[in-house]
Amino acid sequence: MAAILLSGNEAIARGAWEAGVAVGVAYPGTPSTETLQNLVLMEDVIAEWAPNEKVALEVAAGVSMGGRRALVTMKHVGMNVAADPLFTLAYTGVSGGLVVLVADDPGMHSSQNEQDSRNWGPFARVPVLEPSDSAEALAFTKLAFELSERFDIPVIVRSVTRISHSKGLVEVGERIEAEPKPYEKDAAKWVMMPAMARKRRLDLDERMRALTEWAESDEGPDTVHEGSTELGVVVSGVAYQYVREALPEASVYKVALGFPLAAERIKRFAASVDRIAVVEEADTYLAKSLLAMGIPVEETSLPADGELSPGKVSSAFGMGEPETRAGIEGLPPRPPLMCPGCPHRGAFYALRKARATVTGDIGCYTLAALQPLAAMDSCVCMGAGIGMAHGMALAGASTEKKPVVGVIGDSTFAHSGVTGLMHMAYNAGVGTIAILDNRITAMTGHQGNPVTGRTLSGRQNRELDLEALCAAMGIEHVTVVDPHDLAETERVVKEEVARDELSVIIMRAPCALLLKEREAVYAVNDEACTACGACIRLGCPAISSVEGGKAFIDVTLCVGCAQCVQVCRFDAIEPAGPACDIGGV
Ligand SMILES: Cc1ncc(C[n+]2csc(CCOP(=O)(O)OP(=O)(O)O)c2C)c(N)n1
Repeated sequence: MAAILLSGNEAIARGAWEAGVAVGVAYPGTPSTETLQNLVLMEDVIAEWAPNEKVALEVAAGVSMGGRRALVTMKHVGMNVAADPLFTLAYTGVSGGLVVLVADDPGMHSSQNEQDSRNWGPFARVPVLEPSDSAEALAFTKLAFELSERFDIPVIVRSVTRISHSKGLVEVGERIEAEPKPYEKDAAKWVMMPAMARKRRLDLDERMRALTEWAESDEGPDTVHEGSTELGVVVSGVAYQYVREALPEASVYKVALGFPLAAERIKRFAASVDRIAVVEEADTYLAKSLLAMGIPVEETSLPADGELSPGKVSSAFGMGEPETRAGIEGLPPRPPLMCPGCPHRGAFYALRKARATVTGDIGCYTLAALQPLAAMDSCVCMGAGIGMAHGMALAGASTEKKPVVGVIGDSTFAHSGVTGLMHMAYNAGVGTIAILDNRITAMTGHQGNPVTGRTLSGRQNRELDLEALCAAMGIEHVTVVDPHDLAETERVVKEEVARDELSVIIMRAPCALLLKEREAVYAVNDEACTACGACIRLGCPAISSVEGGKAFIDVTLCVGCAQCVQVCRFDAIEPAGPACDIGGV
């Protein structure tokens, strides 16, 4: 056995591998993404990107039904997409162990909302294990596979950003080859039509009862750190770290199994201390559960949203001040921006010119909502840009002077945009949809997707032919344009939004980070620059405004996309140097 430094995600991948997992499948999403990116590097495992989380879970369900162990990973909102199979898989149960990693993002570092995935436990009646560090991330993933097979149930491993992305020492072990279980036809277990489902519903309660009994026994995974009897704190996951640091004297009950809770053990702990409190972030899942058990949980002034920290915990218990942001106060704000040379910039330049109301979606292009482009009007969830464009048109909000355009990236289109577009085509919707095909899932770190055809194991498979797909839906007006060509993109957008029909514009140009060479770099000719600000309004990080409002191009950032050259009416932007290798990824 050796101890190595692993992030929570690396440890989960390792734990799955040690447990003999046969297949890992996922759709990327921060903070879960690296789990599968690590698993694919390991031997004797098949790892695949799915177009979305629902498909990922269904593939894993098939692996399980086929008798092998499967891991599915996703970010918290991914579970909303995968919830449909999840709820019924609790009824069917498993054959090979089925484990779902759900990584939450309290504080929304890179998410559109804050969800507490512990709630899926009681909602779907699925056990939830919660590691509090990398070592537990590995151990609980292995345990999850055991529990899944022993209690015939999919098991959720719930992580959060701080567990998934911080590193800790982990004892790693060998892989245990899980014996494949031969598939046997069993309609009462696998065909969830009402008559069978009613029986499995009762069976599920029985399985949950057996699991609870196990959790209450000495084998149960919850642990107690014995400290002073004055204060007892109940925690789960990362909150354990904050509490041990902020309240070193307190006794701490660490919930490892977030559902079903070992209520009797928790009650015994509560009875052993004078005061009992709960520390948890983003939701009051444990506090509500303990109150329902009749435990007199103290109220604290812990924030109801966002991430906790040792400082927030100690100040809530009257032991000091919360951390200040002194280190960063006074520094200029640095809002996120699209990269220099990003093709999305050209797309939004043209959409703004067309005075379009843009129902947007999630990807790097969501940054177009910020100044100076300020060219996106909504962002709700993956795929929503298309349905909302149709809905706005139904509401009469799309006019000739202010047309509504739905905008979506290639990965997001494959994830859940296809069905929205099908809805528009089927219902004779009128409007324009722009698919920003930058040949990659850029936002989550350059994963392949069905549109690019590049798989998780690096194979180049079939590319989804967007033009043919639109044609198959009967959409007659499908135009492909290079968004770096601003005049042409502007012309196509104006033409398409004027139609009284459904049209699709595929704006296709590779992500700037895929470029291996830059065409040329550009510089501003001071004499010719009139400080009109047109190039600044593109929001390119390579261009800044210097003395007198004149533009300046940082040649170390410029990748030569030449969008600024096209918006300068005074020919003040000129080639400044030859092409060179920029070492794209
Ligand atoms: C249901 C769900 N799954 C995953 C994510 C994480 N996520 C946000 S955007 C995105 C993909 C963006 O790729 P693409 O649409 O191609 O746009 P790009 O970033 O390349 O511009 C992903 C995976 C999410 N927000 N919601």
